Amino acid sequence: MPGLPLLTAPAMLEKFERYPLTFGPSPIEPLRRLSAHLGGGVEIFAKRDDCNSGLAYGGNKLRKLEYIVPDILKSGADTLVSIGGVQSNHTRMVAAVAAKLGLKCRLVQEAWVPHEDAVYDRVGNIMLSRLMGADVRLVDDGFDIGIRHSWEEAIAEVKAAGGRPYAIPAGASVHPLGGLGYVGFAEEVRAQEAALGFAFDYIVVCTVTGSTHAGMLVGFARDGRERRVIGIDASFTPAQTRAQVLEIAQRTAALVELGREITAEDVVLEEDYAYPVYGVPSEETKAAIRLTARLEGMITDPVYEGKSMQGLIDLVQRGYFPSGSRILYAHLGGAPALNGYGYTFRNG
Ligand code: 5PA
Repeated sequence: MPGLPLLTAPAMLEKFERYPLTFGPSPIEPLRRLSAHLGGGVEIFAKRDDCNSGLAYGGNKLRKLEYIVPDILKSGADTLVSIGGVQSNHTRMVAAVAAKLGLKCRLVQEAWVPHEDAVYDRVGNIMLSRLMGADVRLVDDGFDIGIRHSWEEAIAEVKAAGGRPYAIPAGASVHPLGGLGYVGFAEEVRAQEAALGFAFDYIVVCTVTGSTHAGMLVGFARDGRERRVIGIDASFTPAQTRAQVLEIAQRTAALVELGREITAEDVVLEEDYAYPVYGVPSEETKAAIRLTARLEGMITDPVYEGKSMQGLIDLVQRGYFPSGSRILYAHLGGAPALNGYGYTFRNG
Protein backbone atom coordinates (compact mmCIF):
# COMPACT_ATOMS: atom_id res chain seq x y z
CA MET A 1 0.00 0.00 0.00
CA PRO A 2 1.44 3.39 -0.84
CA GLY A 3 3.29 4.87 2.09
CA LEU A 4 3.45 1.61 4.01
CA PRO A 5 6.61 1.69 6.11
CA LEU A 6 9.00 -1.10 5.16
CA LEU A 7 9.68 -1.99 8.74
CA THR A 8 11.92 -4.90 9.53
CA ALA A 9 10.03 -6.47 12.39
CA PRO A 10 11.94 -8.16 15.16
CA ALA A 11 11.68 -11.88 14.54
CA MET A 12 8.38 -13.06 16.01
CA LEU A 13 9.50 -16.66 16.05
CA GLU A 14 12.91 -16.40 17.65
CA LYS A 15 11.96 -18.37 20.74
CA PHE A 16 10.56 -21.32 18.79
CA GLU A 17 12.60 -24.24 17.53
CA ARG A 18 12.37 -24.94 13.83
CA TYR A 19 13.43 -28.11 12.04
CA PRO A 20 14.19 -27.13 8.44
CA LEU A 21 12.22 -29.05 5.83
CA THR A 22 12.17 -26.37 3.11
CA PHE A 23 14.82 -24.98 0.77
CA GLY A 24 14.68 -21.56 2.46
CA PRO A 25 12.62 -18.52 1.48
CA SER A 26 10.27 -19.40 -1.37
CA PRO A 27 10.58 -17.19 -4.45
CA ILE A 28 8.21 -14.36 -5.35
CA GLU A 29 7.58 -13.94 -9.07
CA PRO A 30 5.51 -11.46 -11.04
CA LEU A 31 2.58 -12.92 -13.01
CA ARG A 32 2.87 -10.36 -15.80
CA ARG A 33 0.77 -12.06 -18.44
CA LEU A 34 -2.05 -12.78 -16.01
CA SER A 35 -1.95 -9.18 -14.74
CA ALA A 36 -2.07 -7.84 -18.32
CA HIS A 37 -4.88 -10.26 -19.25
CA LEU A 38 -6.96 -8.88 -16.38
CA GLY A 39 -6.59 -5.34 -17.68
CA GLY A 40 -3.27 -4.29 -16.17
CA GLY A 41 -4.93 -2.26 -13.38
CA VAL A 42 -3.24 -4.30 -10.66
CA GLU A 43 0.05 -6.17 -10.45
CA ILE A 44 -0.20 -9.81 -9.41
CA PHE A 45 2.73 -11.73 -7.94
CA ALA A 46 2.94 -15.32 -6.70
CA LYS A 47 4.85 -16.58 -3.71
CA ARG A 48 5.77 -20.10 -4.66
CA ASP A 49 5.29 -22.21 -1.56
CA ASP A 50 4.27 -24.93 -4.00
CA CYS A 51 7.94 -25.51 -4.81
CA ASN A 52 9.43 -24.80 -1.39
CA SER A 53 11.05 -28.18 -0.79
CA GLY A 54 12.49 -31.34 -2.28
CA LEU A 55 10.23 -33.38 0.02
CA ALA A 56 7.55 -35.01 -2.13
CA TYR A 57 6.70 -31.85 -4.13
CA GLY A 58 6.49 -29.55 -1.09
CA GLY A 59 3.64 -27.21 -0.16
CA ASN A 60 2.19 -25.25 2.74
CA LYS A 61 2.16 -28.09 5.28
CA LEU A 62 5.94 -28.16 5.41
CA ARG A 63 6.08 -24.64 6.83
CA LYS A 64 3.69 -25.73 9.59
CA LEU A 65 5.50 -29.00 10.21
CA GLU A 66 8.87 -27.26 10.57
CA TYR A 67 7.65 -25.94 13.93
CA ILE A 68 6.00 -29.22 14.95
CA VAL A 69 8.91 -31.60 14.24
CA PRO A 70 10.96 -30.49 17.29
CA ASP A 71 7.97 -31.45 19.47
CA ILE A 72 7.66 -34.79 17.63
CA LEU A 73 11.34 -35.55 18.25
CA LYS A 74 11.03 -34.62 21.93
CA SER A 75 7.95 -36.79 22.38
CA GLY A 76 9.79 -40.03 21.59
CA ALA A 77 7.01 -41.05 19.20
CA ASP A 78 7.63 -43.74 16.60
CA THR A 79 4.52 -43.23 14.44
CA LEU A 80 2.93 -40.09 12.97
CA VAL A 81 -0.85 -40.33 12.73
CA SER A 82 -2.79 -37.90 10.58
CA ILE A 83 -5.93 -37.44 8.53
CA GLY A 84 -7.32 -35.88 5.38
CA GLY A 85 -9.38 -36.60 2.29
CA VAL A 86 -8.40 -39.27 -0.23
CA GLN A 87 -6.31 -36.72 -2.18
CA SER A 88 -5.05 -34.84 0.89
CA ASN A 89 -1.83 -32.90 0.33
CA HIS A 90 -1.35 -32.69 4.06
CA THR A 91 -1.21 -36.46 4.58
CA ARG A 92 1.30 -36.71 1.70
CA MET A 93 3.49 -34.18 3.50
CA VAL A 94 3.19 -36.05 6.81
CA ALA A 95 4.23 -39.25 5.01
CA ALA A 96 7.25 -37.45 3.56
CA VAL A 97 8.29 -36.03 6.95
CA ALA A 98 7.89 -39.47 8.58
CA ALA A 99 10.14 -40.98 5.90
CA LYS A 100 12.70 -38.23 6.36
CA LEU A 101 12.73 -38.66 10.15
CA GLY A 102 12.72 -42.46 10.03
CA LEU A 103 9.30 -42.75 11.68
CA LYS A 104 6.28 -44.85 10.77
CA CYS A 105 3.19 -43.18 9.40
CA ARG A 106 -0.47 -44.08 9.73
CA LEU A 107 -2.89 -42.09 7.57
CA VAL A 108 -6.68 -41.92 7.64
CA GLN A 109 -8.06 -40.86 4.26
CA GLU A 110 -11.73 -39.97 4.49
CA ALA A 111 -14.22 -39.72 1.65
CA TRP A 112 -14.32 -35.90 1.79
CA VAL A 113 -15.01 -35.43 -1.90
CA PRO A 114 -18.06 -36.72 -3.79
CA HIS A 115 -15.93 -37.22 -6.88
CA GLU A 116 -16.06 -40.32 -9.05
CA ASP A 117 -12.99 -41.21 -11.01
CA ALA A 118 -11.70 -44.70 -11.73
CA VAL A 119 -8.22 -43.97 -10.34
CA TYR A 120 -8.96 -41.29 -7.71
CA ASP A 121 -7.65 -43.42 -4.82
CA ARG A 122 -4.61 -44.72 -6.71
CA VAL A 123 -2.88 -41.68 -8.18
CA GLY A 124 -1.50 -38.33 -7.08
CA ASN A 125 -1.17 -37.69 -3.36
CA ILE A 126 -2.39 -41.03 -2.08
CA MET A 127 -0.07 -42.93 -4.41
CA LEU A 128 2.87 -40.83 -3.22
CA SER A 129 1.98 -41.48 0.44
CA ARG A 130 1.90 -45.22 -0.21
CA LEU A 131 5.17 -44.97 -2.12
CA MET A 132 6.79 -43.31 0.90
CA GLY A 133 5.76 -46.24 3.06
CA ALA A 134 2.75 -44.82 4.90
CA ASP A 135 0.07 -47.19 6.16
CA VAL A 136 -2.86 -45.68 4.29
CA ARG A 137 -6.43 -46.56 5.33
CA LEU A 138 -9.52 -45.42 3.46
CA VAL A 139 -12.59 -44.48 5.52
CA ASP A 140 -16.13 -43.67 4.35
CA ASP A 141 -16.80 -40.53 6.47
CA GLY A 142 -17.53 -37.23 4.69
CA PHE A 143 -15.94 -33.76 4.88
CA ASP A 144 -15.37 -32.08 8.25
CA ILE A 145 -12.42 -29.93 9.33
CA GLY A 146 -12.96 -30.75 13.02
CA ILE A 147 -11.48 -33.51 15.18
CA ARG A 148 -12.49 -36.80 13.67
CA HIS A 149 -13.52 -40.07 15.26
CA SER A 150 -11.58 -42.07 12.65
CA TRP A 151 -8.37 -40.20 13.56
CA GLU A 152 -8.87 -40.83 17.29
CA GLU A 153 -9.47 -44.48 16.51
CA ALA A 154 -6.26 -44.69 14.47
CA ILE A 155 -4.30 -43.17 17.38
CA ALA A 156 -5.82 -45.71 19.78
CA GLU A 157 -5.03 -48.58 17.40
CA VAL A 158 -1.38 -47.57 17.11
CA LYS A 159 -1.18 -47.46 20.93
CA ALA A 160 -2.94 -50.81 21.32
CA ALA A 161 -0.38 -52.35 18.96
CA GLY A 162 2.45 -51.12 21.20
CA GLY A 163 3.36 -48.08 19.10
CA ARG A 164 4.00 -44.54 20.28
CA PRO A 165 1.78 -42.29 18.16
CA TYR A 166 2.21 -38.56 17.57
CA ALA A 167 -1.11 -37.14 16.46
CA ILE A 168 -1.28 -34.42 13.83
CA PRO A 169 -4.79 -33.06 13.14
CA ALA A 170 -6.18 -32.25 9.68
CA GLY A 171 -3.95 -29.71 7.98
CA ALA A 172 -1.90 -29.54 11.22
CA SER A 173 -4.25 -26.66 11.98
CA VAL A 174 -5.56 -27.14 15.50
CA HIS A 175 -2.19 -28.38 16.71
CA PRO A 176 -1.01 -25.84 19.33
CA LEU A 177 1.98 -24.91 17.13
CA GLY A 178 0.09 -25.16 13.82
CA GLY A 179 -0.12 -21.39 13.21
CA LEU A 180 3.58 -20.59 13.59
CA GLY A 181 4.74 -21.58 10.12
CA TYR A 182 2.68 -18.90 8.41
CA VAL A 183 3.69 -16.26 10.90
CA GLY A 184 7.11 -17.07 9.43
CA PHE A 185 5.70 -16.59 5.92
CA ALA A 186 4.83 -12.98 6.77
CA GLU A 187 8.29 -12.36 8.20
CA GLU A 188 9.81 -13.82 5.06
CA VAL A 189 7.63 -11.63 2.83
CA ARG A 190 8.66 -8.54 4.80
CA ALA A 191 12.34 -9.33 4.20
CA GLN A 192 11.64 -9.92 0.50
CA GLU A 193 9.70 -6.64 0.30
CA ALA A 194 12.67 -4.78 1.74
CA ALA A 195 14.77 -6.19 -1.11
CA LEU A 196 12.08 -5.52 -3.73
CA GLY A 197 11.62 -1.95 -2.55
CA PHE A 198 7.85 -2.12 -2.17
CA ALA A 199 5.24 -3.74 0.04
CA PHE A 200 2.26 -5.77 -1.10
CA ASP A 201 -1.16 -4.22 -0.62
CA TYR A 202 -3.02 -7.55 -0.42
CA ILE A 203 -2.19 -11.19 0.17
CA VAL A 204 -4.59 -13.76 -1.27
CA VAL A 205 -4.71 -17.20 0.35
CA CYS A 206 -6.79 -20.36 0.05
CA THR A 207 -8.45 -21.26 3.37
CA VAL A 208 -9.85 -24.61 4.57
CA THR A 209 -8.62 -25.91 7.94
CA GLY A 210 -7.41 -22.40 8.77
CA SER A 211 -3.86 -22.30 10.11
CA THR A 212 -2.30 -20.98 6.91
CA HIS A 213 -4.62 -17.97 6.90
CA ALA A 214 -4.47 -17.60 10.69
CA GLY A 215 -0.67 -17.62 10.79
CA MET A 216 -0.50 -15.01 8.03
CA LEU A 217 -3.05 -12.87 9.81
CA VAL A 218 -0.91 -12.81 12.94
CA GLY A 219 2.30 -12.33 10.98
CA PHE A 220 0.94 -9.44 8.93
CA ALA A 221 -0.74 -7.89 11.98
CA ARG A 222 2.81 -6.99 12.99
CA ASP A 223 2.73 -4.21 10.37
CA GLY A 224 -1.01 -3.54 10.34
CA ARG A 225 -1.90 -5.63 7.29
CA GLU A 226 -4.09 -8.26 8.98
CA ARG A 227 -7.18 -7.23 7.01
CA ARG A 228 -5.17 -7.20 3.80
CA VAL A 229 -4.93 -10.99 4.04
CA ILE A 230 -7.83 -12.08 1.86
CA GLY A 231 -8.85 -15.67 2.51
CA ILE A 232 -10.68 -17.50 -0.25
CA ASP A 233 -12.80 -20.23 1.26
CA ALA A 234 -12.45 -23.63 -0.42
CA SER A 235 -14.17 -25.63 2.33
CA PHE A 236 -17.79 -24.79 1.43
CA THR A 237 -18.38 -24.83 5.21
CA PRO A 238 -17.25 -21.21 5.68
CA ALA A 239 -18.78 -20.60 9.11
CA GLN A 240 -16.74 -23.41 10.60
CA THR A 241 -13.62 -22.40 8.69
CA ARG A 242 -13.99 -18.75 9.72
CA ALA A 243 -14.39 -19.72 13.39
CA GLN A 244 -11.37 -22.01 13.20
CA VAL A 245 -9.21 -19.27 11.60
CA LEU A 246 -10.14 -16.88 14.41
CA GLU A 247 -9.47 -19.42 17.12
CA ILE A 248 -6.06 -20.38 15.69
CA ALA A 249 -5.13 -16.73 15.08
CA GLN A 250 -5.98 -15.78 18.67
CA ARG A 251 -4.07 -18.73 20.08
CA THR A 252 -1.07 -18.03 17.81
CA ALA A 253 -1.10 -14.29 18.61
CA ALA A 254 -0.82 -15.14 22.32
CA LEU A 255 1.94 -17.66 21.62
CA VAL A 256 4.11 -15.18 19.70
CA GLU A 257 3.17 -12.37 22.10
CA LEU A 258 1.79 -10.18 19.33
CA GLY A 259 0.69 -7.68 21.95
CA ARG A 260 -2.77 -7.10 20.55
CA GLU A 261 -6.06 -8.93 20.17
CA ILE A 262 -7.17 -10.50 16.92
CA THR A 263 -10.93 -10.06 16.48
CA ALA A 264 -13.58 -11.59 14.22
CA GLU A 265 -13.43 -8.46 12.01
CA ASP A 266 -9.80 -9.25 11.22
CA VAL A 267 -10.75 -12.49 9.50
CA VAL A 268 -11.51 -11.59 5.87
CA LEU A 269 -12.92 -14.67 4.17
CA GLU A 270 -14.51 -14.56 0.73
CA GLU A 271 -17.14 -17.29 0.58
CA ASP A 272 -18.23 -17.23 -3.05
CA TYR A 273 -15.81 -19.61 -4.74
CA ALA A 274 -15.99 -23.00 -2.99
CA TYR A 275 -19.11 -24.13 -4.86
CA PRO A 276 -20.44 -26.66 -5.78
CA VAL A 277 -18.77 -28.34 -2.78
CA TYR A 278 -15.32 -29.03 -1.26
CA GLY A 279 -13.05 -30.81 -3.72
CA VAL A 280 -15.27 -30.46 -6.78
CA PRO A 281 -14.27 -27.79 -9.29
CA SER A 282 -16.93 -25.55 -10.83
CA GLU A 283 -16.70 -24.48 -14.49
CA GLU A 284 -15.22 -21.19 -13.24
CA THR A 285 -12.57 -23.02 -11.19
CA LYS A 286 -11.62 -25.09 -14.23
CA ALA A 287 -11.41 -21.93 -16.34
CA ALA A 288 -9.09 -20.31 -13.75
CA ILE A 289 -6.85 -23.41 -13.71
CA ARG A 290 -6.61 -23.41 -17.53
CA LEU A 291 -6.04 -19.66 -17.74
CA THR A 292 -3.19 -19.68 -15.20
CA ALA A 293 -1.59 -22.70 -16.86
CA ARG A 294 -1.80 -21.13 -20.33
CA LEU A 295 -0.69 -17.62 -19.40
CA GLU A 296 1.94 -18.41 -16.80
CA GLY A 297 2.77 -22.12 -16.95
CA MET A 298 1.73 -22.15 -13.30
CA ILE A 299 -0.21 -25.23 -12.20
CA THR A 300 -3.09 -24.96 -9.75
CA ASP A 301 -5.38 -27.74 -8.55
CA PRO A 302 -9.17 -28.27 -8.53
CA VAL A 303 -9.50 -28.48 -4.71
CA TYR A 304 -7.56 -25.49 -3.34
CA GLU A 305 -5.41 -23.21 -5.45
CA GLY A 306 -7.71 -23.32 -8.47
CA LYS A 307 -10.47 -21.95 -6.26
CA SER A 308 -8.31 -19.22 -4.71
CA MET A 309 -7.09 -18.31 -8.22
CA GLN A 310 -10.71 -18.16 -9.40
CA GLY A 311 -11.44 -15.87 -6.45
CA LEU A 312 -8.46 -13.65 -7.19
CA ILE A 313 -9.44 -13.32 -10.86
CA ASP A 314 -13.06 -12.55 -10.03
CA LEU A 315 -12.16 -10.00 -7.35
CA VAL A 316 -9.79 -8.22 -9.77
CA GLN A 317 -12.49 -8.18 -12.45
CA ARG A 318 -15.03 -6.80 -9.97
CA GLY A 319 -12.71 -3.94 -8.99
CA TYR A 320 -12.29 -5.15 -5.39
CA PHE A 321 -8.64 -4.04 -5.39
CA PRO A 322 -7.94 -0.34 -6.00
CA SER A 323 -6.10 0.42 -9.22
CA GLY A 324 -2.32 0.17 -8.81
CA SER A 325 -2.55 -2.46 -6.06
CA ARG A 326 0.19 -5.03 -5.78
CA ILE A 327 -1.30 -8.40 -4.87
CA LEU A 328 0.59 -11.41 -3.58
CA TYR A 329 -1.07 -14.73 -4.41
CA ALA A 330 0.18 -17.38 -1.99
CA HIS A 331 0.60 -20.55 -4.04
CA LEU A 332 0.35 -23.27 -1.41
CA GLY A 333 0.92 -26.39 -3.53
CA GLY A 334 -1.54 -29.17 -4.27
CA ALA A 335 -0.81 -29.97 -7.92
CA PRO A 336 -0.46 -33.76 -7.37
CA ALA A 337 -4.25 -33.97 -6.84
CA LEU A 338 -4.76 -33.02 -10.51
CA ASN A 339 -4.03 -36.65 -11.35
CA GLY A 340 -7.29 -37.60 -9.67
CA TYR A 341 -9.14 -35.32 -12.11
CA GLY A 342 -7.66 -36.74 -15.29
CA TYR A 343 -11.03 -37.09 -17.02
CA THR A 344 -11.99 -33.48 -16.31
CA PHE A 345 -8.86 -32.18 -17.99
CA ARG A 346 -8.52 -34.89 -20.67
CA ASN A 347 -8.73 -32.25 -23.39
CA GLY A 348 -6.73 -29.66 -21.50
C1 5PA B 1 -4.57 -26.75 1.69
C2 5PA B 1 -5.03 -27.60 2.83
P1 5PA B 1 -5.40 -24.64 5.41
O1 5PA B 1 -5.96 -26.01 5.58
O2 5PA B 1 -4.26 -24.32 6.27
O3 5PA B 1 -6.50 -23.62 5.47
O4 5PA B 1 -4.82 -24.58 3.92
C3 5PA B 1 -5.66 -24.74 2.81
C4 5PA B 1 -4.92 -25.38 1.68
N1 5PA B 1 -3.86 -25.11 -0.43
C5 5PA B 1 -4.56 -24.60 0.60
C6 5PA B 1 -3.47 -26.40 -0.46
C7 5PA B 1 -2.71 -26.89 -1.63
C8 5PA B 1 -3.81 -27.26 0.61
O5 5PA B 1 -3.41 -28.53 0.57
N2 5PA B 1 -5.09 -28.99 2.64
C9 5PA B 1 -5.63 -29.91 3.58
C10 5PA B 1 -5.18 -31.32 3.13
O6 5PA B 1 -5.62 -32.30 3.76
O7 5PA B 1 -4.38 -31.39 2.20
C11 5PA B 1 -5.69 -29.64 4.97
C12 5PA B 1 -6.91 -29.72 4.14
